Amino acid sequence: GGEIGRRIALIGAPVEVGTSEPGSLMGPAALRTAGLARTLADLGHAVTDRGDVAPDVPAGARGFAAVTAWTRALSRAVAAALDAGELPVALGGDHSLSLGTVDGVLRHCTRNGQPLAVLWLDAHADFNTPETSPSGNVHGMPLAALCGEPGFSDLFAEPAPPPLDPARVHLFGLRSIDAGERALVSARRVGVTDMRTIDEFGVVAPLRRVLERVAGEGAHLHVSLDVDFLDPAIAPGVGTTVPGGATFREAHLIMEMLHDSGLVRSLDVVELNPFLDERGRSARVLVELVASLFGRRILDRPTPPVAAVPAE
Ligand code: 4U7
Ligand code: MN
Ligand code: MN
Ligand code: MN
Repeated sequence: GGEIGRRIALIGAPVEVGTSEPGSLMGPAALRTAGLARTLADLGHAVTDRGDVAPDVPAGARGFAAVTAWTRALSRAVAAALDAGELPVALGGDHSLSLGTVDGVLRHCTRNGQPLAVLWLDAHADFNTPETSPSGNVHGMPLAALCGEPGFSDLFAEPAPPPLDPARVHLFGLRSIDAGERALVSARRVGVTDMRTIDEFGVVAPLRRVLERVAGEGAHLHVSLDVDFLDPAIAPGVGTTVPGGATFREAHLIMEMLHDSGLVRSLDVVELNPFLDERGRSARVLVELVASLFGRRILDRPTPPVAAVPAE
């Protein structure tokens, strides 16, 4: 209570050209069916559902030809929402859609002279290039392209913004990485909190460190939430499950911390594959998590600033 609601723009991105597993095309519809707009409105936000972005994808195009059309259309939609003072939430769709959303955020931030920080909640690093990718699937490559690695010519509209600074990208929940992208992630000094770190220290200390840095730099924080960040036991509706993911409680706490930070300015919810889901479970979990990110809480009282039991 007492909080100012945000203006949230839901942007459907029914993309599956970046993956070899069909079904994520239905992701936006499932998130709508699970009540995302209503849930956010009930929290006091002004929610506009902009419907699905519908780029002119050349007939029968797959891979980069199709991804390029999506990238440009999503970039425009996201930049327009930010320029209008809205908080864009992209509903995916496979993770190649973040090429467009993050490019749109980069353009907005570049115009405003604001640094951009990206929190990538994902089992994977998504830092392959066409050279290193074992699968050729573009959803495993968006961060490499956004960070300016070679091999992605003509993907972004000209004039392209300066690339994303890899040192301001933080991979959180990492537990599956290919040899080529591992080398790149290290060489480019991408921030990483892998599952080993989470097992040892929990999610709170590593995330606080990330958020303190973002706050200190006055950066725009973009969050990209891949369903496979979550353990498959709570979110089976995804094409690339990896065991040992975040529990519901860990993910929920992350969302509450993100809300309390007040730093999140744009969000992707990606890789939901309703064809692989069980009776809408994963879609419902995602709506719960997004609700927590946008301010749902148990008591109307802020989280204590230090990890201590609050006094009575
Ligand atoms: B996702 C993979 F090889 N790394 O590049 C690849 F393991 O957006 C998986 O995180 C990528 O779901 C997963 O194909 C992409 C593979
Ligand atoms: Mn702004
Ligand atoms: Mn991903
Ligand atoms: Mn993933």
